[in-house]
Amino acid sequence: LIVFTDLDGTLLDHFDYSFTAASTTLTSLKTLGIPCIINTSKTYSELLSLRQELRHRDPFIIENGAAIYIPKSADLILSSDMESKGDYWVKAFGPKRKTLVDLALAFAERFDFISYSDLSPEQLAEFTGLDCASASLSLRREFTEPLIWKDSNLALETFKTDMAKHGVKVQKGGRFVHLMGQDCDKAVAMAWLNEKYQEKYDAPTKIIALGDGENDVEMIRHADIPVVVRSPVHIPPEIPKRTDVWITESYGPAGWSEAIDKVLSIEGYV
Ligand code: 2M8
Ligand code: MG
Ligand code: MG
Repeated sequence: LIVFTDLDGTLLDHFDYSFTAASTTLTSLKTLGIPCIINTSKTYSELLSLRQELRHRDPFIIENGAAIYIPKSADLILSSDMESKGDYWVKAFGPKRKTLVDLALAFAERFDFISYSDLSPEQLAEFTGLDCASASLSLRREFTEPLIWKDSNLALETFKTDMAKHGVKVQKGGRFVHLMGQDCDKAVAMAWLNEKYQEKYDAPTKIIALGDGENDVEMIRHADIPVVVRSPVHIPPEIPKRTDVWITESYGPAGWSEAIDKVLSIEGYV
């Protein structure tokens, strides 16, 4: 079993970003040696800090599938498309952020939005409920540019079409829409990393994927056990072509634990 999980609204509470309701289950996964891969919109800098709080040791995927960070200690089989960065091997899927910021700027007259690069840590903290230090870490982006969308939904569809012509995908998150390379997706990064685990174990793996938002749909759709974690602020996203999706009773981290505890019991781990 391998767990792939979103953070905001899934393992972390939508409003206060706490994971207390998931602590016991997180410890169970660690004790059982089941990898728990974080697959998030957040940045490498945010993850460095969060992983300390979570005591997280497994690989993680940042900025909506744009890159995978694998701790050198993880003992996965290496490939030539990975780059060394400090204690990690990194596999990147997307263009650098600068391209996206420039592109957003070129469309700023035609659509009503605020680009992340125009926000101060204070403004971002105010908008997201993050504390100022965390907001600064979130501003240190490598591969994606989040926007506060202030225009209509119809305008967003037009904007998506325009971006696609530039090889850029517009992905809806919990509070923002994210500009990113067309080939970046949480599902693509998940598949790549899963292969590494299959090589390591020399056996097929069983994936449980958990998320709450639009940006998690493909990841959830491609999992063996697809889990939508209920959100206190929006209806559960549709997972196309799947009739076996679990939707948790509880919200956020409590729902996360509810689903994983159930799987551990069904699979005979506890
Ligand atoms: C952003 O990500 C969430 C993910 O659902 C969103 O789109 O609302 C990211 O910019 C991330 O870096 C940040 O920590 C988060 C804070 O709410 O927002
Ligand atoms: Mg989320
Ligand atoms: Mg997310």
